[in-house]
Amino acid sequence: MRYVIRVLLVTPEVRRAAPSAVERAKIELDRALGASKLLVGEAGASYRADDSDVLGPSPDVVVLASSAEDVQKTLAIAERHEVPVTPRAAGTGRTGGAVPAAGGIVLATHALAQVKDIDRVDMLAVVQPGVVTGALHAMCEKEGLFYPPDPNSLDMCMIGGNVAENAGGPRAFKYGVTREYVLGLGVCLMGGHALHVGRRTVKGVTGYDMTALFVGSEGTLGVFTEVTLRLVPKPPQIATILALFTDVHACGAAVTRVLGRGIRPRCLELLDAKTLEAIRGQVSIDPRAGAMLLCEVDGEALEDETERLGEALSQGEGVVDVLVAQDAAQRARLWAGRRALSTATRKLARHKISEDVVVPRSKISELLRRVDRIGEENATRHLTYGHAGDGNLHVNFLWDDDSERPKIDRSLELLMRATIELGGTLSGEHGIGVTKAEYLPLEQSSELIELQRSIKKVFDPKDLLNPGKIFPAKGHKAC
Ligand code: LAC
Ligand code: ZN
Repeated sequence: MRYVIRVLLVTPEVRRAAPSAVERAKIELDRALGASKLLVGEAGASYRADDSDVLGPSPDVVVLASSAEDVQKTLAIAERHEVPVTPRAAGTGRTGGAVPAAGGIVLATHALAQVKDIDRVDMLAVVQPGVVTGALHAMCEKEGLFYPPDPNSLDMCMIGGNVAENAGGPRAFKYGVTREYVLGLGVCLMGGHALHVGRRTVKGVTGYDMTALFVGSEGTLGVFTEVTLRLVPKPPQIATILALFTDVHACGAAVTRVLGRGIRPRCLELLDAKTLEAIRGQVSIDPRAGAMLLCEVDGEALEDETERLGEALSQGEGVVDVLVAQDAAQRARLWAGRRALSTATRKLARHKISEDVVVPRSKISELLRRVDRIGEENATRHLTYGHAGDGNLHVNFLWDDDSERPKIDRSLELLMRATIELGGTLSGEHGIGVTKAEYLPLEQSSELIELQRSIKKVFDPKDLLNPGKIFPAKGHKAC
């Protein structure tokens, strides 16, 4: 059983729909889609949450869309009656993006789950938003093709959500995040206007790059009904290397050595001592190890690259061991351990907040030092793991007693400030959502935030589509 304690979301700025408007919208939805596609009351209660620690109000109605037309009709009815809509695919997001901050309608797209085309010549896939990412991986790989983005929740998460959040994952180090693979989108705007943006070709510079604007827009600009994804050839071979260090600082120095020598593995995942403790039962790890790097290399010159990587990892202070996985079963065990981290570390305390900061790669060691200092000065507990190759670290704060929350908030803010000071950014892959909206002004100027709010108004003048996300409440302390 997962052990998650959620905080009730309070966003005074987010306007709820008038009860009479909700009732009228429900009657129209029932008429347009049929009662079998609607959930009301308790039946829709699980749609209050995603995989963050926030809980929204109960949605007034959940629409289980199964076609682009259902999406279109829902957005038309919602705008007519001014009822807010929160789009949702699998609901595995980490920042409250799929949490219905304003109640209203949750528009669930998980049943739009067709893979319409996998084209070996054009090297692309055309899919609906409810296709599970891991299932798409398997289908592409059967055809000798490869869809690189691999968010940790790949067995559950869906392409629609991955595009909305611009999801990453371990392989982003070599291959880039979801944005690099989205060629085109079928999008439905608030009010029910259907659009196609982008193209099926790899090259193309016609007009503004609207596709890029929709990717990572966190469900605030439109609802995806179709996604055209670029694919690459499936790498012929893979090697997995495990490097153990005495502590996280020796591990950080090894990352710098690898990058400094121009070696680009496809994954370079860091786990600190406390994270290792959480998975020791699952993966056998040398007791001397206080940090670990899980690295993966693919491509043609595999042996040569593996050797160079092994050398770079070993030739430094604090190296305990460098091992190469001997077979597919060993590889699978290591990755199962890595993928279980979020759940395993959740068991270490009653509460956990997982952050997603990114710093320039050259600043990883400095960030790790600063995080330790923040923990010492505020007497807060943390652990760190993540995509070290990208400088994208999941700093997790842990606490048991509710009275510790103010201290945790202070540490969180200091982490955000340190990240920005080091030239970094607040989110590498989870988005801003509701959980990080209050920190946005630390990174972006008020002019830039206002410009983005104006763009949002062009798409959704009444602020009905996923309200309360990304942008901080006016008058917030950081504004
Ligand atoms: C991971 C998620 C938290 O990398 O992004 O495990
Ligand atoms: Zn991650």
